[in-house]
Amino acid sequence: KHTAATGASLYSGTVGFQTELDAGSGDYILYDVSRGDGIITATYGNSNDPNNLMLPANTTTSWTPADQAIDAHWGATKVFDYWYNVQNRYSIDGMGMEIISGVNYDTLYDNAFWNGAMMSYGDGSGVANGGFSPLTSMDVCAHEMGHGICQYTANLDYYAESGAMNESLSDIWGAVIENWSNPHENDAQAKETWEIGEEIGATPMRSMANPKQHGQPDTYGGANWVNVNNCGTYDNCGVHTNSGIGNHWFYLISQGGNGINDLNNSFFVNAIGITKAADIVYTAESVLQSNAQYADFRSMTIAAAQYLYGTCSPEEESVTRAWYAVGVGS
Ligand code: ASN
Ligand code: ZN
Repeated sequence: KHTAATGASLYSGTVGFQTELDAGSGDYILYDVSRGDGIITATYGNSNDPNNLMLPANTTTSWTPADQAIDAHWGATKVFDYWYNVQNRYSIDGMGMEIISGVNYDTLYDNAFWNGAMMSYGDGSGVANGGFSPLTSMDVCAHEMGHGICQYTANLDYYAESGAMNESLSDIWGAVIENWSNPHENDAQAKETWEIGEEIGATPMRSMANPKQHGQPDTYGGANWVNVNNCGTYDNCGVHTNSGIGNHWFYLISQGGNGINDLNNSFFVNAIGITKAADIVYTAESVLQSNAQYADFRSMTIAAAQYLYGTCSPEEESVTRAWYAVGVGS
């Protein structure tokens, strides 16, 4: 039986979600049958084998103490709702596919990932040990599900420049959905939107506002850029580094900015806001090819801005100026 519940999360306080009363055990499980083909959240019990996934159970509809399974379950709900209510997309594949999350992946595991079919989240090795706390913050959940969205849309090859764009799209959806689930675009917490993983580590993993702060480039071919013509296999040829270009472009169209980039070009970009920026990105992501490069991302987002807001619209101008700011196109 389908029942509303509340639970203590690690990062978002007490949250509401849907559970199912398991007739066999008489316990509630983290299974929401009200969205698409369902949202289900399981635990690996610190194994790394999907065959060991078990369903956490609770005797009441009030889940305590705080647990990462609640973050992952609620996070999947919010991500589903964003795509369905805002972008009119029915789950990750667009056809309502079940969303499966597994927490407590392996031991001391400082990462989370989409494996092509489901999400897995590590517990982290602990902030005190220089690692992370459990990797179930809202932006990480939306990032990992963003890889699922990409798989069913542009399906960008996870290597070199197309891979960096794949990573950037995941960070963009992480920021957009974190902001949508708890809007603070224009208040004192605004910087949190533009930091990735600020809840789980001593320092964020990446900053979309200032990519260089965490070793990423903010200019194509500039400082920190990984040369995609001579880069080998480490991090699939810099996918988590060169994503800084797309990330900073998205930050600039959303929030605006001006300065001088690493190519010594001065730029000025007017803000269009995160909502319009997200619509432009999803329109472009829906039509990009698997082997696309940043130059293609540029043309497709300009075309998307023209389609959504008109030729020579302020939105198109900001998109073009922001690509110039990050060193892509003129
Ligand atoms: N957390 C990483 C990511 O989603 C794991 C990976 O797939 N490389 O980018
Ligand atoms: Zn990623």
